[in-house]
Amino acid sequence: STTATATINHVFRSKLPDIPIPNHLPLHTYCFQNLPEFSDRPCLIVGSTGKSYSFSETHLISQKTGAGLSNLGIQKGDVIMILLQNCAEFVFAFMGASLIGAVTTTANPFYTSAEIFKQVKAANAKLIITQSQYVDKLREHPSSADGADQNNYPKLGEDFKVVTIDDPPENCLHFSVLSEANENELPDVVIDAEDPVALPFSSGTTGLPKGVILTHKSLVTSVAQQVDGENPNLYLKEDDVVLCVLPLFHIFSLNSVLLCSLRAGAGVLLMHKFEIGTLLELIQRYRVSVAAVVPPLVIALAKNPMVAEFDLSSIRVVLSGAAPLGKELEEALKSRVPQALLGQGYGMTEAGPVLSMCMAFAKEPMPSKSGSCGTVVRNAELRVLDPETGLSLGYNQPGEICIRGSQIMKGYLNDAAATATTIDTEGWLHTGDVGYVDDDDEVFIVDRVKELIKFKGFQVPPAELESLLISHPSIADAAVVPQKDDAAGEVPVAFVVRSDGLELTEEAVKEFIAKQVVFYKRLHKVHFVHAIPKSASGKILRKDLRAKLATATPP
Ligand code: 4UV
Repeated sequence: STTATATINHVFRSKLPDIPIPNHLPLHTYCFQNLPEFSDRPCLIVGSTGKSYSFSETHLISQKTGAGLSNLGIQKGDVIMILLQNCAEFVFAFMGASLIGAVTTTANPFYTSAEIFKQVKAANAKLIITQSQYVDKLREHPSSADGADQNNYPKLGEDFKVVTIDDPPENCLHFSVLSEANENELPDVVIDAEDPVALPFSSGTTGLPKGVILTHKSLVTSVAQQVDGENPNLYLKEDDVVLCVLPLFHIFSLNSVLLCSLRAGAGVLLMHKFEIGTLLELIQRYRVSVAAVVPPLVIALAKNPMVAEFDLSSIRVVLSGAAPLGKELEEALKSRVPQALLGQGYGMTEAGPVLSMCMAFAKEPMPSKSGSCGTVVRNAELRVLDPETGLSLGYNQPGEICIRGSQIMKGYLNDAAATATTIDTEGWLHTGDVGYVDDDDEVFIVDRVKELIKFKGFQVPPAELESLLISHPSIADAAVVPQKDDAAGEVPVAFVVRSDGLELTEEAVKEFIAKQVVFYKRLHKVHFVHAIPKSASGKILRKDLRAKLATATPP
């Protein structure tokens, strides 16, 4: 075995050979390419109703939805927003949009009106697909403390159309307008591999959420890196049932659950929300064989006493990602599902998203260690950069993880500066994650140098909370940093400088934020301070604040 020598300019590769990847194809063509082999097998199973759609039905309804979108005026290059929990319509809309060369931006239906409108505006979404219960948020324009011009907001009916999957409220259309359109009216569009298909939002290494341009080529490459080849890294079979409880609006579920399953012919069990009893019941009933999870779900599976009452023997793979999974937790889950392979994938929206995947999930499995995030995917290059010198490091030396390959994003939407700081001139995407590669080529993540906070795998961008805090008339300055938390992994806490006296209370600050953001961005603690530590260039010294939290026991 190798020792910790500084191998200058070392590039880490997969242990699997590169394969030909048909990334000249549009995403839908690629995903449905093998459909004739399994056209009558179940593709989508809706957990709440038991309704299932075969692969050929899924393909047909996606085509109809594409035609329906086109009938509503959506053209190649236009953006639609999917604001839905997991459901079959999510899939039809995403694939339908792809079929006509349109782009899907996905958002959390629990977002506040303000959060939704920021994304609708930034993405210039022309149509929103949602549920009737969320439509009110699309009508009320977010009230802004700074008196921003209400006329600046896009308006329902004028600037964007709304389609609901249930009874449509006033001025909205029902999803059947899309799903029951004539597939023969699907427009003939020429799609280039470099055209965008998905536009998830991510704050990346710094700043506010930004649109991440994922092209047909990016996603085809990423899916192929996982499930294609003689010896696929993530082996999915036609008789697999893949659990889809993680939200499809996040790239992990969209890519590694939905798109990978479509390509490989595995069935997808859709759950619109996480509830442990229902989850266990559905795993047992549908004999779920592959479960994509995040660490908080691992906690539930490892610790909830209800687990013992259900038959989970069908599970052969548990893939955890989106946040660090502790060794102890991994061991605890192993005792609950001893027959299953347990491992991690490491992804980042901007990276297309998968950087590394557990090698024990391969068709011809290779051993993997507890705590590892897997090995870099095939057809890609990974480097570990020394943060001081910028040189790439060899085995066992921690530094910033960088990735290069056809799967990474094209760039951020309308933000050349942020793109340039994330993807360097040689095409390397800088993750802001600190990690190392061990002697067996396994990736271990040890820290994060970027601002991002992850609450149960959800992104909490500190810059977003800081800008809200600073908009408060009694706040002079603010900084938001992560604090370790057993249940959520990390929670956001704020350091706040009051501008006038001592009137402003912690509760008032928490409340001020809570009403403007989705639940997982809420502040868990507010520390009042006299000044925010900053570098000479004015950057918040987040490390100092994090250290302060780690040492001082907060009151
Ligand atoms: O941009 P994002 O929200 O993206 C993700 C995507 C995760 C995955 C994981 C497995 C897959 O198969 C897949 O398709 C997608 O989370 O957040 C990116 C940041 O989350 C942290 C890390 O800081 C990333 O830069 N993160 C993601 N996966 C892991 C992780 C992991 N396994 N261990 C530790 N941190």
